[in-house]
Amino acid sequence: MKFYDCSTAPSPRRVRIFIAEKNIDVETIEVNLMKGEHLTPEYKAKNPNLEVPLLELENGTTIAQANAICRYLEDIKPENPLHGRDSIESALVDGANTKIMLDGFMAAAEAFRNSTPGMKNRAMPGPHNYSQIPELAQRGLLRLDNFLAGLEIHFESNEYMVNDYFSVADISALVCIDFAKWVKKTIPEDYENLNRWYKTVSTRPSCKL
Ligand SMILES: N[C@@H](CCC(=O)N[C@@H](CS)C(=O)NCC(=O)O)C(=O)O
Repeated sequence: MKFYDCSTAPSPRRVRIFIAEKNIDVETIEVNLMKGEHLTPEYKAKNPNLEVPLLELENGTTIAQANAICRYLEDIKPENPLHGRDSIESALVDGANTKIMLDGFMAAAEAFRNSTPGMKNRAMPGPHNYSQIPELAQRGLLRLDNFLAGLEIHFESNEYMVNDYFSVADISALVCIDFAKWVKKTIPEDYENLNRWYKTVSTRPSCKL
């Protein structure tokens, strides 16, 4: 298997941490987004969405989308489950993960991509060019404030995103919080519960990747 990664980008980091947690052997290929290596005809043939992460299997199948890649990896290596230990937990993890992506990750992406000068015509990833909408950047920042406030409330009475164990939802939340720093949004100091969780998960060896 080949994992198309970009060491500086948040979406492939979710997969990188997942791979490390599961201790799966994959060949990693670095795709330098800054140099536009994802826009080449060779990469487009593998992923018409022009995004990382991407997983290429031995039989040539290519799997795009971080969530789909993590699901596949969980299926081929179920030990140390990260998508839930039973059906109910699996549904709870899926729900939490989706919410993080919609409320946190998309908000950070909105804020970053609509305000960064180098992304003037690249306000969305993918094959189409979209111009920036400054109001979306402002709304993204506001949504991030609410996202962090919601997590602080969640961790008042929860050890992890779901139940008492580290799941793929914790990976997504951690990566999202680190992504938010790109637009200068950090966890407020007085958010004791969120800071406690963040410290716990970010000291895992996988999360240092
Ligand atoms: N929904 C996709 C999002 C992937 C994505 O946004 N990747 C970014 C890097 S974090 C990318 O490839 N950007 C290329 C670009 O900006 O042109 C996933 O979860 O895999």
